[in-house]
Amino acid sequence: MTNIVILTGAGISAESGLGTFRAEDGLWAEHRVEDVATPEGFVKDPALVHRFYNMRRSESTNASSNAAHDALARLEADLVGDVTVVTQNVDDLHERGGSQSIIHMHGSLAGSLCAACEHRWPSPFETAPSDDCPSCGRPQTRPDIVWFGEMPYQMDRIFGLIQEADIFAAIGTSGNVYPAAGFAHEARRSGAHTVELNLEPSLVVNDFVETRFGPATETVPIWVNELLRTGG
Ligand code: BJW
Repeated sequence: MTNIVILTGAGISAESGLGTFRAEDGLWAEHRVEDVATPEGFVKDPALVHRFYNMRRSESTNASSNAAHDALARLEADLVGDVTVVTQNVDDLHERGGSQSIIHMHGSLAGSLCAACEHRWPSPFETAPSDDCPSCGRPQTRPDIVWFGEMPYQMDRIFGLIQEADIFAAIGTSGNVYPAAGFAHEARRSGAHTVELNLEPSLVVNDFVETRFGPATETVPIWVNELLRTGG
């Protein structure tokens, strides 16, 4: 039995046509992070934030999973052991690639959240500040996304899985954002083999004992095939 925890970031969805955040032509080249990814930005201009996430939802709906998402689903299905994907991504490409065990630590474009009463419900395709909460009725709908200064979801469960992991992998994430950027350090301290698969070294590359650089659609299927051949 091998326990594998895989942290994914925007890089795994890049070859599906979804922009990363910090690339020169990335999402934050056109939108200030303070405006669209903080609770303060939402209070200041909720219409802008809804437009930003409506655009992201539309792009994500029109995208398809790629060979990297699909390979992780195959790993989960065929490995003798447990595979959990902890994703920072708010798209649903892991689900559409066929993975079953997924934790969306930064929330999901598929969800709406009431800023007044914290009720959650499936998001319609387009949302607006005037949308009423189906539970309390107040017009304080926001996307169910974890912004800066907010607590990412399921942290106790994630740290528990990391402590039990034999292998911890990070795919397509730059290591800029905590707590996710600290997972490799924690995994290594707990005795896991740590591996980074990325286009270029992340800010926390020194926390990984193994590195594989290249596009995720190439590196991930090769890595998965090796794990399935050796049993992890
Ligand atoms: C490819 C590729 C290809 C490209 N193939 N690879 C120290 C400890 C703890 C917390 C902090 C700390 N210091 C500061 C903090 C606070 C803060 C933080 O980290 N700030 C940093 C700027 C320093 N963190 C938080 O606020 C978090 N909450 C928190 O800490 O709670 C505790 C707390 C609460 C209250 C008070 C105090 C403490 C919340 C963070 C929420 C992040 N949310 C975002 C936006 C919302 C989601 C959305 O709109 O989609 O999530 S930020 C944004 O960055 C998004 C991403 O999930 C996240 C990570 O980005 P990612 O995925 O790494 O993308 P990029 O673009 O950075 O990198 C892409 C990578 O892919 C690159 O490496 C490329 O090379 C690679 N790549 N093509 C393979 N084809």
